[in-house]
Amino acid sequence: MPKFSDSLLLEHINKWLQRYLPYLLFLIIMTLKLKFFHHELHARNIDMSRLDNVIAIGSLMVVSFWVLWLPVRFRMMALSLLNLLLTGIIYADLVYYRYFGDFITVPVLMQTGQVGSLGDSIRSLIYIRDLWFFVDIVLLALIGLFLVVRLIVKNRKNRTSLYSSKDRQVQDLPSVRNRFVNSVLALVLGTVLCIGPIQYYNKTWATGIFEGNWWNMSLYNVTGLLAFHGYDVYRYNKERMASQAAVSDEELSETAAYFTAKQEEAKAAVSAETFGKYKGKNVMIVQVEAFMNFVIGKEIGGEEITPHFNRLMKDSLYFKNFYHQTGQGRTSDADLLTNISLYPLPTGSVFVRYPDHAYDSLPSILGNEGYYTSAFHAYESSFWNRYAMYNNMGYDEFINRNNYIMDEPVGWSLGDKSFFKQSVDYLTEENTTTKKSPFYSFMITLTSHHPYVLPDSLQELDTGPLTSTMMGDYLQSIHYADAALGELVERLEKEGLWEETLFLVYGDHDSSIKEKADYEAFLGRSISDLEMHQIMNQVPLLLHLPDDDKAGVYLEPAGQIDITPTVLHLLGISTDQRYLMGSDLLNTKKRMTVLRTGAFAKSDLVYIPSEDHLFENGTCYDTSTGDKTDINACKESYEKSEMELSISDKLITYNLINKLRSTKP
Ligand code: GP9
Ligand code: MN
Repeated sequence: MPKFSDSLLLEHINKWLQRYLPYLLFLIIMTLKLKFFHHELHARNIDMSRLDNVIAIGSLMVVSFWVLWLPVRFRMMALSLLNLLLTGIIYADLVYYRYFGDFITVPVLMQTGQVGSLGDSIRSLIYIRDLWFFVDIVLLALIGLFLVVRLIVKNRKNRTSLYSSKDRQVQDLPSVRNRFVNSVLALVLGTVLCIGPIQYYNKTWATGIFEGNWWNMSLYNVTGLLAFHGYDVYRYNKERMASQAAVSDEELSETAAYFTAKQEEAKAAVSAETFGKYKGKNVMIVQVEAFMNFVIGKEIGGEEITPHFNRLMKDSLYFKNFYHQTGQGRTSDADLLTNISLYPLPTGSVFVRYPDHAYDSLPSILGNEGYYTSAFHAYESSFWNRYAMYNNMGYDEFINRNNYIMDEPVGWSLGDKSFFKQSVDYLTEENTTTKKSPFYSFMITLTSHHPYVLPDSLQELDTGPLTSTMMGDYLQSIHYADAALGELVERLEKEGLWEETLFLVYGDHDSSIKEKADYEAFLGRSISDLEMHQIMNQVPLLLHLPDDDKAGVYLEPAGQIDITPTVLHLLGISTDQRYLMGSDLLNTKKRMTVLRTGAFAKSDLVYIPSEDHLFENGTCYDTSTGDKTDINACKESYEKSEMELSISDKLITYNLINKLRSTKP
């Protein structure tokens, strides 16, 4: 027989278990579900941190701490409901992920049609083994039923209420104050367990992940699912508050006046001989990863780095002083500039921050003109939030990693050669060519992505003394990308599409190789600060017209923002009702190309801002001599360039396009 003190101890344990066991079981079961969820994602390169269980338990405590404040008899019910709700969220995320490679975020819920587009596919996204997510709920329901029946029977026998006052005394023993203290402790402990490791990662291997915000999956890799959703709600509200801030009448009329002037320019351009010269032709734009201008026409050890691009230049327009204007949104910024003709924001990526705002985009404008529009990129569709943004931009479809056969695995994904081959196979598939004609195809390559290391079998360039340096690897991967480009053009010629298509190629941004010495080693001479600025900011732009017309080297500065207006001009689609900030490159002379950094380039002047961004501390160059000149020579253009950037920022952040359109006289 147990001694008196033993029985007291047992009673204590019994009481403690009665009060807290359901909560502990809840934490364990939900952590297991989150682990099962992660396993079911089969996400490439997302390994989760070693402290993922700690973060999971912490975030579960943060969402469930309040349960401990409830009287014991309500806890079971609250925990069951919370379990049901969280399981629903986890499972909805899993099904959504199986289709989109992303989680359900607030902007996705707000975007009409996004979740609904799962449509008929939903059945194929649900597997029998998913029942594991719900086993505990079924068991709980059975236990609950059993308990209720037992109580009813007992009640009938004893003719007492469901909870006798004695029962209640035992179950409700912790005072309101104790329960409150317990729940606060759970909240504090949960917060520490959740935020602590995340903060630590943010300071070590995951630095900048919340600022860069390039991919929900890489955030999830750090935060786990529940904290990711918490962050997503915070992020959404922050952006919404920013975008709902009042725009003054003055700002609005300044913006309206800017676009009225732009639209007047567009009206005048309609009479140019180039307007509509290629009406109805297909359009193909190729955005090449990290393709910089300094390699064009250059050799190493007597071998051309970009022989195919160099050959194409003979029949095409080559813009020698063409700038990437990207910011922190890198590839997605280049895409925005090219297809939406607005500047990227000073921080983050517009694709991630405002995928639901209104834009005049090249695919949507061409779609309205009867074009079949597709984006091609052999990587995860959710990277840079592309699938959500592309849906808003009006693409008919987005051919992404899931649509390609990985028959040439290189670096992050598929090699450019196979990427182009499979993309054109798709474009020219029988039975569908009529549906896809005329087409607009936007292709984003990936092989020449940092850190540029190619497998030996693809290294065809002898980089001599640069071998095994990052610069050598970079040249090697650009040489490969150029060869892929050559194959693409050859294939288009073979398919009879070359003469039917406006063809553009450009680089998205620099290579992130920032050391001046690396470029000096390659060029074999010392370079000035101005030259270095041009090397880091210039990417090549090549425009091939179907009849080889207007071939030549164009020196006037230009930028990615000018691509959409140029294409629309050549197709004869007026932009006089559109909100585009670029200029048609065939008719505008004396352009000013503004970079996101605040630098700008004109044919006679280049301005490079200082670190502190005070105008006077920047440098103004006279391009005819390459020397520094009086800062005041850049003053007027500087003010104009600042105004351009601020108008673009307002248009995007405050979602002004529809407002401006509706208030237009
Ligand atoms: C991935 C690719 C790379 O889809 O666009 O993006 P980046 O790192 O160059 O911005
Ligand atoms: Mn890129």
